[in-house]
Amino acid sequence: MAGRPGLAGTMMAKSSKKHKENSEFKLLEELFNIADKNGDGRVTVEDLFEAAISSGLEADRKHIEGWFLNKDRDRDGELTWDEVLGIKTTNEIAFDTFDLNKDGRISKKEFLHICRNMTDEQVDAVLQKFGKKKEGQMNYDEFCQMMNKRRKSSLDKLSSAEHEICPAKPKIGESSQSKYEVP
Ligand SMILES: [Ca+2]
Ligand SMILES: [Ca+2]
Ligand SMILES: [Ca+2]
Repeated sequence: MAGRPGLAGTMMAKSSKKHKENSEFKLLEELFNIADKNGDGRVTVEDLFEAAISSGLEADRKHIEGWFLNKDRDRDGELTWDEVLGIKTTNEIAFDTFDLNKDGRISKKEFLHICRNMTDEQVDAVLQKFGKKKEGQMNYDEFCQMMNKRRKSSLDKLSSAEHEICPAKPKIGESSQSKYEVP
């Protein structure tokens, strides 16, 4: 097969050869920059797909979507270059800080422990609103929904309970000192 490799192959490939990895990585970086038309450092799955097509790559939509979902770790429907690199997102770092017993869910107790300025009732309201899967708890996806909603809406629009949530700047834990952690 001559010419440039297929996009899906490029993205999914686990080549053992370093130079091949490098060239695939460069191609991915190039593609990301093309996809980021408005230059805000974020691309949607649609941006990526269009960029692949316009670059003449074999673009398998399903593969791109699968790869995208896997990489979109903060679940906001957009990919940053940091996410492509696998650098922990703010949501992941915040979730780790909340999830004290590391069971993959945030309980009311854990919520209250981190957000000491919130009342019992406020935490209940937040858990009820976002934690639908398991009553009184919040899983990672639900936590992301809450965080992403906070980020998107203006503070004025938020209910008083949400307004009080303090996840982006946790008070405890060494890991919260640095914004990014390379795994
Ligand atoms: Ca963009
Ligand atoms: Ca994202
Ligand atoms: Ca937990």
